[in-house]
Amino acid sequence: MIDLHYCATPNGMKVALMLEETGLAHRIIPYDIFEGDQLRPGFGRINPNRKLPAIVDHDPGAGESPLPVFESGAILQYLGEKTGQFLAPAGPLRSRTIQWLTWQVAALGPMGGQASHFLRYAPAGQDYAVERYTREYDRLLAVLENRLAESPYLAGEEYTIADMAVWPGQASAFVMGRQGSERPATRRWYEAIAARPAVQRATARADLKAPDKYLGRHQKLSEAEWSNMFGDAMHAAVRGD
Ligand SMILES: N[C@@H](CCC(=O)N[C@@H](CS)C(=O)NCC(=O)O)C(=O)O
Repeated sequence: MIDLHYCATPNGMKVALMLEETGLAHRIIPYDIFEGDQLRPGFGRINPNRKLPAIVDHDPGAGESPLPVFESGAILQYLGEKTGQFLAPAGPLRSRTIQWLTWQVAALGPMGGQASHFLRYAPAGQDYAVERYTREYDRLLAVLENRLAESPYLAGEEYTIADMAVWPGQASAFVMGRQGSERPATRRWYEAIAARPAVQRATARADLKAPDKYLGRHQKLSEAEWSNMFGDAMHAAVRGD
């Protein structure tokens, strides 16, 4: 049994897709990050970085204690190795999978996250930051488009954990609206993955759906919500106060 500590954002959906594809037995443990569920006592032992997603594998191998795994890329790699699915055991396909997975978690994800932060959460007047992160994010979307124009999937002919890492973030109108119809290869890839039965099952699940408050174009957070995600409450939890 795997516990998926889950918040309904693209990072959470990456892991939900993998669990649905592989059929691994799991249960969802929901977190509302606006309410500060990630600051709960004990969660720091599952994810010392106090972000979602994280998993606990209760059957990591004979004689092993339950294994917590944090960071969405590391979780996908762990589940790929556990099941032997969507991650080749060695060789060029595995290397390309890890390259594109790392690109998502180190570049596309963080730059998209910062663009989203300055567009949606920051007070007005942050022109330099908005320009810096949205331009870099658009550049990365062009890298994605170039790759998908030459290859059906990110690592090559096969759907892998690299595609699972990138796909959920491409679903939002915010992202698809950027360079919109100028990204035909991304759209072709997006729709091919959306048609997979496991993806249809995951995106239809009520327990995985994002509440409206996570989807707004401009967010006005309360002081407590700000503190839980970006401010004193989060910093205090990491310091162990
Ligand atoms: N690099 C991390 C990013 C995780 C992350 O930032 N998660 C967000 C939700 S998508 C979160 O937990 N935010 C809560 C907070 O910032 O307090 C990963 O890929 O797992």
